[in-house]
This record gives sequence, C-alpha cells and structure tokens, in this order.
Amino acid sequence: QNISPPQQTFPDKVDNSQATFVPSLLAKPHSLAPFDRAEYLASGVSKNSQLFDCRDMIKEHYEKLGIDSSLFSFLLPQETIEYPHPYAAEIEALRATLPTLPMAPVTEQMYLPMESTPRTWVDTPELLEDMRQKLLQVREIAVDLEHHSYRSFRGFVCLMQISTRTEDFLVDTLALRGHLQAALGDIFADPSVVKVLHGADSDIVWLERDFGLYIVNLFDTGQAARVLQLPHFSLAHLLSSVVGVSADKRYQLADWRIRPLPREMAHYAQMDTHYLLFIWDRLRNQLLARSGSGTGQLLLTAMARSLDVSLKRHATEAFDPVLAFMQVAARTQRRTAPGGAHSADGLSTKQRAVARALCIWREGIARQEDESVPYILPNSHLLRLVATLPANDRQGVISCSHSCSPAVRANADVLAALIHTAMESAPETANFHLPFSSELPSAPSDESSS
Ligand code: U5P
Repeated sequence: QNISPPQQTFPDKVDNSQATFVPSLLAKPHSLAPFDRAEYLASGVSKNSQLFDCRDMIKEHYEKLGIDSSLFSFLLPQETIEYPHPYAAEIEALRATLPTLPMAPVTEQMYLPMESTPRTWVDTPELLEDMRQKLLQVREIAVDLEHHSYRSFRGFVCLMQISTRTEDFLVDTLALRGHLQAALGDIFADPSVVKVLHGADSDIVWLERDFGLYIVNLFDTGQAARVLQLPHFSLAHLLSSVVGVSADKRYQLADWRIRPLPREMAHYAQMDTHYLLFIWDRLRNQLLARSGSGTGQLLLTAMARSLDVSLKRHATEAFDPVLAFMQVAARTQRRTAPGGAHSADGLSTKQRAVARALCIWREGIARQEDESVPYILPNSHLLRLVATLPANDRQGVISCSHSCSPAVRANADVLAALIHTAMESAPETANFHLPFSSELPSAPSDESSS
C-alpha cells in the first residue's frame, strides 16, 4: 500500500539537520512554580557537540562527485543545547510522598468484556474535547502508543490508546498531533491522576518529542513485572497470565500510518490498554503480598522505578561515524572472516573506506529525505556493496542486492563513483581517515540492530 507521508501534514515541520531538540511545552499545568516559556528556554545548557569534523573529507570525496555538501552538514560540529526536564521538580515531589502512602491491598476492579466496551475513534478536536471531559472524571487511566519508524528519519507516533475502567479511546495522533498538548497536558501532569503504561521507556520519550507531553504519576506495569521477577516482563505475558487472553504480536510492527485503521488493528490496539487497569490492581496486590509484613517495600520500589522512567528524555541522536561503521563491521566480521579477513574488523583498508563512505552517504540522504537509514540502504545491501566493491559499476551497485531501495536505484551512479573514489583514496589519503583514525574499540559481540 502506498501511503502518502503523514509527516508532511504535521503542523511542526520536520527538520533532521538540527542538533538540538527544543521541547514544545507551551504552558505547564500543575507546575509547583510559575512557568514562563522564555525563562525555561533560557535555562538550557550548552553542550559541546561530539560530532566529528569531516569537512576535508567531504570536500575531497563528495563535492568532487557533485554531491551537495549541505547534505552532510549533520557531520559538522554543532552547538547543542540541553533543556532540563520541565516536570523534574513535580516528579521528585511525588517521590517524596511515596513513604507516606497507605500500603493496604486494593479491591481489584474487574475489567468489562472488551466486546461490550465502547471504543471511540478520536480524530477531530471536538471528539478530543469529548474524550477529555470524560477523562477529567476519573483518577486512573491506561495509556499506550503506536509508533512508525521505517518511512521517517526520527519516527512519529501514529496512535494513542487511552482506557478508563469503562471506555476505550483510539486517538488518531496523525490528525491531532498539534492538539494533544492542550487537550491532555493537564491530565498527564496531574499528580492525582495515575497514568498506567506498560514498558513506558519509549512512550515517555515519544510523548515529549511529538506532543510536548509529560507524565507526572506514572505506574509502569513493566517495572512492576520486573520487581516481581515474573518469568517474562512483556505485556503479552501479563495479558495471558493475569487475564487469560492472547495478544496477537503480528500487529506490534504493523504500519500504524494506515487510515482508515483496519478493524483487526483497532482491536489489537484497544487490547493494549483495555485490561491494563485491572492488571495494575493485580500487580499492586502481588507486590504488597510479597513485601515484608505491611512495609509495601516492593510496591514502593516499583513506584519509584516508574518515576525514574517518567524522567526519560528525548534527545536528538548525534551521528557517530565510528559507531555507525562499527555496527556494520561487527556484522561483517562474522560473514567475511573465513578466508577474507584482512584486518581486525574483517575488512581490507579499501573496504573500510567504502563502508565509512556509504554509512555517511545513507545518513545524509535519510535525514534529507526524512526516511529511516535502513529504508535508504539496509545493512544487508551495504555489506554486499562492501564485499563486492562495484567501483564505477552502476549495475553492480543495483544488482548485488535482491531488493534495491528506490534511493539506491536513483543514486546508483553516484554510489558507484563514491565506491571508486573511496577505494582510490583509501591507502594514501590521511584526510579520508580523519573521522575514523582513532583505534576502533573491539566490535560488540552481540548482534547489533540492523
Ligand atoms: N515496537 C518496536 N519493536 C518491538 C515492539 C514495539 O519497534 O519489538 C514499537 C512499534 O513501533 C509499536 C510501538 O508501534 O513500539 C509500541 O508497541 P506496544 O507498546 O504497543 O507493544
């Protein structure tokens, strides 16, 4: 299915060249101290960027090939500014109250059958306001997000599931991206409303990055599962062991950009939060039961760790050419080592030069086109290019992989020439090695992500 990129309709325009992430928080509901956005931004701390200066290398190899050097501006050292967590004080204030909380077992409130629970698709500001009014009536909600990362450089949230004890909502965050902070900022930051999420590490980061939303009073059932040392920490395990339903993990990596959302995907998404408040009840009781008599120590630990998760931040990831290359080299080593090993990382000097050049090329194109690095040039294809070295061989660039990405096809000439110049310059040109001249640390032994 050909989906037109939803990020082109976002109110905040995508810019993958920026080294600094500026939080979009406009107002700060439930703030302990008066909040002023200008003051908050002024509290940002300047960090010296760790990026490598590759100017000489770009000049020599990329400009010669007619590749626009602005494509590689992300490689130049840039000043980055880090802003403090806007709700750090509020979250710490909540932490200070933990020891005073009553540690008595809770009455487990049975979930409603999913089939008879209203499921509302929320995709207009009016429907969002209706949902908000209902959420204002409750003190506990379950929240989950679905995310897309393949056809975007940084990724974006496609769907937000919210459940109360009696209703489920599916919020179309592609349609309502610019409205969520105003609608939910208050409830999410309200310390008297518990937000129950499962494995919230990514969700917390995505909420800040895409919506400027922060959670004060998070309970992470994934942290509870860890404290209880359950055999598995996944939501699927809790769903089957606590509720007795099996989650269809087929949809976890589905394309959540699809609209209208297919019925089965909506069903799966609803399930992610529908049972979560009941699971929260059950886990709290288990944590209390396993704590030493009346201390509630395990429950307190789970709550404290949940607060730690809620302090996680989004940061723009600096491109590190050494790291990018190492990840590829770690995989190459195992593939080419028998017979073909030429150096510590299993590559000849020319192959290393080509691998580095290709890592930088795909990063630049991915940022410019707002696509993921694996979409532009997957590791499998990059490794084939490094193994076969089709210098000045356009057809070789395309045909050395079973599936060639549109970006590689469109740039096959440039890539063929890039491979040639990288090989040519490899032994003599010191500048080419500038960003990589440090001794490579030993490659990680576990399979790095691709
Ligand atoms: N996700 C992954 N890999 C996984 C599990 C989840 O990338 O193994 C991402 C997907 O983008 C998914 C999102 O939409 O996390 C939320 O997953 P979940 O919390 O609904 O399981």
